Amino acid sequence: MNAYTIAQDTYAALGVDTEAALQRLAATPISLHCWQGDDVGGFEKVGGELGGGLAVTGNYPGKARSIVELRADLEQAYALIPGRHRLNLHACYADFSGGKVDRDALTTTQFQSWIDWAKANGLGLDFNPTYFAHPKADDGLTLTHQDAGIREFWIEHGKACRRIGAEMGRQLGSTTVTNLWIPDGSKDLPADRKAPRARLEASLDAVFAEKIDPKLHLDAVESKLFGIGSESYVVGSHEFYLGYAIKNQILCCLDAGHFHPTENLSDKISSVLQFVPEILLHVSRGVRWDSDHVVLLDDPTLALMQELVRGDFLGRTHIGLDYFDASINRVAAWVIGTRNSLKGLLLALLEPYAKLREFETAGDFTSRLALIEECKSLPWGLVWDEHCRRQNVPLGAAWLDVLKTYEKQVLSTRG
Ligand code: RNT
Ligand code: ZN
Repeated sequence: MNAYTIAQDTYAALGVDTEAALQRLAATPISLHCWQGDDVGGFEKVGGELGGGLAVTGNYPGKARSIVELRADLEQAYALIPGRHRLNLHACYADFSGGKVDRDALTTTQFQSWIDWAKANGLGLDFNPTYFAHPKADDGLTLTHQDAGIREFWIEHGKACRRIGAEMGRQLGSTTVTNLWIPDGSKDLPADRKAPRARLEASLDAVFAEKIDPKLHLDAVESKLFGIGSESYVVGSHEFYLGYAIKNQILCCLDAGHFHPTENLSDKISSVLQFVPEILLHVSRGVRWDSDHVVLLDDPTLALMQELVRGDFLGRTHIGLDYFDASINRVAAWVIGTRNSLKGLLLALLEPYAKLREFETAGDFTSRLALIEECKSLPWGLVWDEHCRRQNVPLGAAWLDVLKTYEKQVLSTRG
């Protein structure tokens, strides 16, 4: 008997079909965030600060300096992650080899090389307008700016990105989720909390006015509790976007770092999905605050994945990652965070949920707790290894050797 068969039998005794779990795991894509590869820099070269309250710390050598390098790094990462996944692009990663345009004038032209690359690599694409790192976002206000001209510029950017997203979805035959996040807020106590929110709703209505086939493209809006420079007030709060998404039946994007540290995304899913059609996740790890650390196989990540499986929400959830760590090998950061997300999902898929629910319905909370804890020492690692074997990626920590070689041969040659 091989190791996987032993695990299969162990789980079968609990009523869990490991083959079904592996199938579901293989069919669930994770959208890797392009911005882990170059510290949210992008290749526009508009100069100046990252801004928007985003902060990437660390100076590990080997950061991607061009689209070509970023794609090479991504290809290396995907080769070490089991399954078929997606790429989540930001508008500031536009390809300007055919000429530069400002953000309000972006079209598919600047993203065609990404689409071609995605097609060649069997990846779906997701997209984000970039409302930071731009002279017109220098005072930290975009869609809520008092100046109608600045609002108009950013509305045009949002519209342009939705069209590009739809074209990505069409060319790749895979729905693109375009997620809108803005940094707008205020460092100190605002006198007027109302007017910026009214402006935000009006701006969003303008951005989303054009109807787009949901098979090609879906819209998501991402809330935040606070940011650096918006400690006292964030216009796009959770209540704001939850209301907006429900009213307009678009997607809520839930970022694991965007709530009070004692709150967990896992408890939000079943409430939000009661009222919006689908959600987008930014799987992340906040350490004391929205610090965007690399995702671990920790309790919050596991609880999040369990919730998706227990509630049968996977079909209505788009899983993306959002963190940026420049203090370790950036390609490894992708691999570690994605593999951990997938491990969490596998653990959730292997849970004897029917049994847990039975205990719960019968009021036997003792057995419920006992079984939840016993599951932690079941041989799920053998099932994970089987997944890696079937998906042709290195087993265990062997991926690290491949990455060390890549670091030596490629990353270390970058100045
Ligand atoms: C910022 C949001 C947002 C960004 C990316 C780069 O707090 O989490 O998702 O991280 O758009
Ligand atoms: Zn996010």
